[in-house]
Amino acid sequence: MKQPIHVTVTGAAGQIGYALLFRIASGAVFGPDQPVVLRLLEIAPALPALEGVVMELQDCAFPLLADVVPTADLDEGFRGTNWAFLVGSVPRKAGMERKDLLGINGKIFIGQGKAIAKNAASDVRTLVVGNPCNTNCLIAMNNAKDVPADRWFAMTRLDENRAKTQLAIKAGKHVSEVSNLAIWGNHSSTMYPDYFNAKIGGKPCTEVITDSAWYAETFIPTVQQRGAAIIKARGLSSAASAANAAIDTVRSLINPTPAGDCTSVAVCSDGSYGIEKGLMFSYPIRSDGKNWSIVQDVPVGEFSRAKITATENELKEEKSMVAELLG
Ligand code: NAX
Repeated sequence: MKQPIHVTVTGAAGQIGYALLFRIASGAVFGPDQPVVLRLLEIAPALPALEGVVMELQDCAFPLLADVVPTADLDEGFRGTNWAFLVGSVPRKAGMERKDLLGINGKIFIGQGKAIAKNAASDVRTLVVGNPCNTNCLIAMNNAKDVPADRWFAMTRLDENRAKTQLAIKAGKHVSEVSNLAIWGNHSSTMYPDYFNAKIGGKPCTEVITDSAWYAETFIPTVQQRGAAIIKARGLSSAASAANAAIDTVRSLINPTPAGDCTSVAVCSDGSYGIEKGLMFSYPIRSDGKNWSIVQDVPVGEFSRAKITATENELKEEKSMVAELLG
């Protein structure tokens, strides 16, 4: 049996946590022969609820679950961790400005970034899910300067999965036939699902779905507003699909990307496609199972460029709002 890896999940008593932990413990992320120690970080008031989640994890009798460490202590939460899922954050409340939310959550990610740098394993990788995830990730990364920039990720995979599903429904195909769907930019309503470069059954998407008005009038708004539609229908924000996307993201980073395909995740921009260096920007990426790289030479036409610039501008604005939190 392999040595266990340590996996931290923050906000572990929340809804995404509840949908995520059991799948990590079952082996769905790191594989059927990889034991895991779950380090569950919560705020102190949520520890009693977290205790209930721990009891349920125990009651699953997972063969791969080596240990569970529930805690409200940052050092303990990140001690020796190999993978950190930063899910916990404060939700936006009525009357709260975007800047207020960025400020409140920003402070959480300063502390977590510092605690990762101080306590985590030397190979630590971090996926930020808690919103606004790109900028929260930027803050954590900038407060953990000893951890290389290529180890930080913010989640846009839910947007990718949502976009693929909409294309599949419109084309009357199974979602598994949709590939090369890149999400560019911010995980927000400005993110751009790049249908021009997507493929359905190996053919260019625009040759399969020829209704060009549908893309701008229906597809993009549906993907951008999907989160709001789920809140309206369920009374709660997406949780199982968000947890599933977090699992997909990590699996896509630690396994080779299928030939000719790509996946979407926000990474620290190296200036590719003219995006400001250092922003956490969602790109089409590929992995060889160990290292990832941004796919270069994806055609970007005039329409796509305008959308990419709009989402980049939003991220620049978010960055300027949290400038004093960047260490
Ligand atoms: P919940 O409110 O159910 O859970 C959040 C949990 O985080 C709570 O248990 C809370 O006690 C905990 N928490 C708050 N501050 C913390 C801190 N400083 N340290 C540790 N834990 C802390 O929210 P949930 O539905 O689970 O969503 C979590 C986050 O994911 C939200 O920010 C949400 O906006 C974001 N999402 C991101 C998505 C993405 O695609 N990137 C999609 C789904 C989701 O909207």
